[in-house]
Amino acid sequence: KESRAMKFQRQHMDPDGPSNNSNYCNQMMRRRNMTKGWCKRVNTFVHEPLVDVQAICFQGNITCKNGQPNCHKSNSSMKITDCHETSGSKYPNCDYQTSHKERHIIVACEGNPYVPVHFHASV
Ligand code: T3P
Repeated sequence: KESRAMKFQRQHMDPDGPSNNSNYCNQMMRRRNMTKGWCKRVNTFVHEPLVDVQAICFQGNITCKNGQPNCHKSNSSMKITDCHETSGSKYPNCDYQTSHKERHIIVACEGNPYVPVHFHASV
């Protein structure tokens, strides 16, 4: 079974990206299995080395929106791409708007080793 840490990597890690085209999200959301059964509404890909994203678990500790204590905000801004489902998107033809940004990101971490398991927000 896929661990929560592996699921985070599948859904949110693309260190070598982004290929600079407006179809990025349409291709990647499908390739990473987020358009099976339903279209995931919002998803962010991070274009930084995995070790740099894992290191966020030992950076600024903050409370998550749900009250859990295990959220962490990156010290540096990171290259990310936000994928937002468009209003015209209809499963199984999931359609996304692609927005490349540089933001600090907030992830939730769990386990031993203590690693990212959930993408919380970008700020
Ligand atoms: P996951 O917990 O699998 O990482 O909040 C619901 C999902 O939306 C959550 O999935 C993370 C994702 N999300 C992003 O990927 N980027 C965002 O900026 C926000 C707000 C949510």
